[in-house]
Amino acid sequence: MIELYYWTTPNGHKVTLFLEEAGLDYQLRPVNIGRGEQFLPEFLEVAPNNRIPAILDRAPADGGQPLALFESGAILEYLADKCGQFLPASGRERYVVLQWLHWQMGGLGPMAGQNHHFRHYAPKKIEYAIQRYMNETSRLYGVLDRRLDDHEFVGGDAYSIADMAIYPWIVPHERQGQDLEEFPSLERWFQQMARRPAVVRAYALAEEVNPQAGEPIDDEARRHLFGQR
Ligand SMILES: N[C@@H](CCC(=O)N[C@@H](CS)C(=O)NCC(=O)O)C(=O)O
Repeated sequence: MIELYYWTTPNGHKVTLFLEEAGLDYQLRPVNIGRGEQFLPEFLEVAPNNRIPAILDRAPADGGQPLALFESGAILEYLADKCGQFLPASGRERYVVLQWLHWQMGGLGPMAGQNHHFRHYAPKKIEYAIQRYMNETSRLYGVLDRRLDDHEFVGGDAYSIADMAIYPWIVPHERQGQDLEEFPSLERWFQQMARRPAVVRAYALAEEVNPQAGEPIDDEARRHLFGQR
């Protein structure tokens, strides 16, 4: 049984997309990051970086002690290897999928995250920062669009953990100031992803866990999320 420490954010969705797609048995452990639950000692034992998602696998692949993991990219890679699905076991196809996974982890995620921050949460509107992260998000969308011109999925011909990592960051494209009509191949892939039954289930679950997702955050959440040093 896998315990998933989760909240209803893009990085959290990546792991429910995987678990739903693979049909693995798992238990959700909601961590309400707007209420400071990411600082609870029992969560920090699993995820010392005080960020979701994290997993605790009580029956790990190597048969050893329970395995705690944080960082969504590492979690996806571990789960894929454990199940033998959504990541080629070896060869250049594996590295291509990992390349796009790391592209999301090091590029799209952080840039779109700062884009959200300066457009929606910063107490002052700083035009330079808003433009900087919107432009960088547009550039990354363009890279993805060109990749999808001649590939069905981001990693190539098969659905992979690269698609699972990227999709939740494209869902809020309007909040990032992006128009998918400018990226036709990305839009084709996006619509195809949205119809996958596992994707529908993962987002329905998020709605159950946190019906307030998407609403403006309150002062308490602001303190927990943006008051850290
Ligand atoms: N690189 C990390 C980023 C995780 C991350 O930033 N998680 C956010 C939610 S999307 C979080 O837990 N924030 C809580 C906080 O800022 O204290 C990953 O991909 O797992």
